Amino acid sequence: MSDERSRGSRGDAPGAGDPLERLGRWDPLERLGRLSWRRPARVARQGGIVVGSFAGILVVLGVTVALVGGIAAAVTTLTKPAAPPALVPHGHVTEAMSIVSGTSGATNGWPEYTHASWTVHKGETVTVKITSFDDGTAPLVGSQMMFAHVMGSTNGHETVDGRSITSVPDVNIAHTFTVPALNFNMPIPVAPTNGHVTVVATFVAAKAGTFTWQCYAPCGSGTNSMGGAMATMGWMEGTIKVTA
Ligand SMILES: [Cu+2]
Repeated sequence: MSDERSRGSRGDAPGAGDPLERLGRWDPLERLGRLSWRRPARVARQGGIVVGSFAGILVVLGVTVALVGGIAAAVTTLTKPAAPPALVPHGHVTEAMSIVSGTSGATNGWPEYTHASWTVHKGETVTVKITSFDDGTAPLVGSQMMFAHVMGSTNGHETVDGRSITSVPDVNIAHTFTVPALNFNMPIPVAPTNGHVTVVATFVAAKAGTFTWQCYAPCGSGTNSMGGAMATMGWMEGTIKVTA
């Protein structure tokens, strides 16, 4: 009877006192399973928080960049020059050339300007400095006589070894540096034997273009001494390019 009561009392709560059933209800594996189902939700929540935070940071960064960019643009607008200058405004450049002859190094025995071609900017004041080592003369004749005079320089003069002159006696002429399109002419007198002479003149490159210069003294070969170096680009003839 007591056994039945006792069994009956256990029967009122079947399994409540059964260690195995309790173990079964509190199965660690089941708990682990419940935990394992909960875990993704927790991870998802945590992930959502992370993603949300990251997006928030991006938004803040974006707003900051936009603000800074706007401020920079405003500053740039305030300090930006109205327009860049189209030309180099009246700079001053020096172009140094040399004249060598058959007795001082030029090939073929031809007189030669080195270097023959160069470039300047429109508007620049150009000082042409020519050092001649040619001790041979090429006296002007006929219509060439006009090239004994300095033409087109800023002050109407050139200097020869520092001495200011406006012309060279035609019999003392060795070469000329003449740019017809720019109305520019520098007479170059004969250099002392084994020496040199330095001639300097200045002009303004007033217009853009590519202009041919030439020596107008009869220093070449052939008929009228106007062949050979006189008729060959890079020797007694070259170009001046004036860029816009
Ligand atoms: Cu010449």
